[in-house]
Amino acid sequence: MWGIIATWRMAVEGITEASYILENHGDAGDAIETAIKEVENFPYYKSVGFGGLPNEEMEVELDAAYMDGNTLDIGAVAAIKDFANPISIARRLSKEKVNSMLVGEGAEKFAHKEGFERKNMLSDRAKIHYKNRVKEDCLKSLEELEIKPYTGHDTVGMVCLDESGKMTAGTSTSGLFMKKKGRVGDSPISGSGFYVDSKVGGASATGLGEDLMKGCISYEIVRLMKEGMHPQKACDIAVTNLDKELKERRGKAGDLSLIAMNNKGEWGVATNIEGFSFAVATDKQEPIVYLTKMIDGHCVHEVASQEWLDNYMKTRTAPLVEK
Ligand code: SD4
Repeated sequence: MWGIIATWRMAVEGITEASYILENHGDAGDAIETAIKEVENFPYYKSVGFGGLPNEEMEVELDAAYMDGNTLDIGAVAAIKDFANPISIARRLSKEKVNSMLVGEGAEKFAHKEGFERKNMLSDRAKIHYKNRVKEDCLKSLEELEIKPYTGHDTVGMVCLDESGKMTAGTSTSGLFMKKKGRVGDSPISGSGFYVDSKVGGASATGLGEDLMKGCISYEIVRLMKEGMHPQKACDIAVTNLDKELKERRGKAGDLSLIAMNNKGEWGVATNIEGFSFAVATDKQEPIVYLTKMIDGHCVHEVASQEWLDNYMKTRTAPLVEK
């Protein structure tokens, strides 16, 4: 038995690659790294790796993490610039007993010393998005300028189970478009952006990092699964509770979308937004993209239609003009 679940439609090519590894008795670490690299390398995704949207100084600062659910090893990088595959650097760091989470210049120094591929991660398309946004923002009031992480800005988060029963979790993101230099979201933070324990299962998040971190929500889902809860129920409860707490105390909640898988390959998803997409592959099913829908306050999901999938790629690759 094996399985892999990931946030957003953009992960489906990656999890397809991972499924070849997993069906050939491969390792959950290799599978998840391969899957996330695939997303990092695809230039048309605006929120992960090359092509990711820049911070307010027009620099692409990337966050990534890797966790091994057998050993509980964690490696992470945050606000790293000019390296092609942050997930691989995070995985390499997970082998370190100390200094396993590095930020900025320190992370870059480590990556350089270890021979990771250097690359300017600011694509021409990302530059155009930046320039257009600067122009738009000049015309907006402060109220309208509130951070909206979902304007095409999606973190890839994955949980993977291999045939040996080993589980891994991984994340990679360019964070929020127009973030402050040095801003770090939930994605490289253990318990918030990801968590995995092969004895139980794992979870990973996408959405507004500042709010996801308020609930340590990935850990919370694993904790609920450890109490015997199915991943779907654990996701539903954790997302509903955090959304409610945030609204009660702060008047509103940012976007929260979570995926989870347990060590039996069962999975679950919950979100407080409309139209969250995710992808799953297991030994029993080919890679499939799903979309969520809210029905009577419950998050349900359905297989994405061919029309939706075609339109997705069309909009991602559509020509972009400077305004
Ligand atoms: C962050 N959670 O840096 C990420 C961004 C994201 O959809 O997932 N956007 O806060």
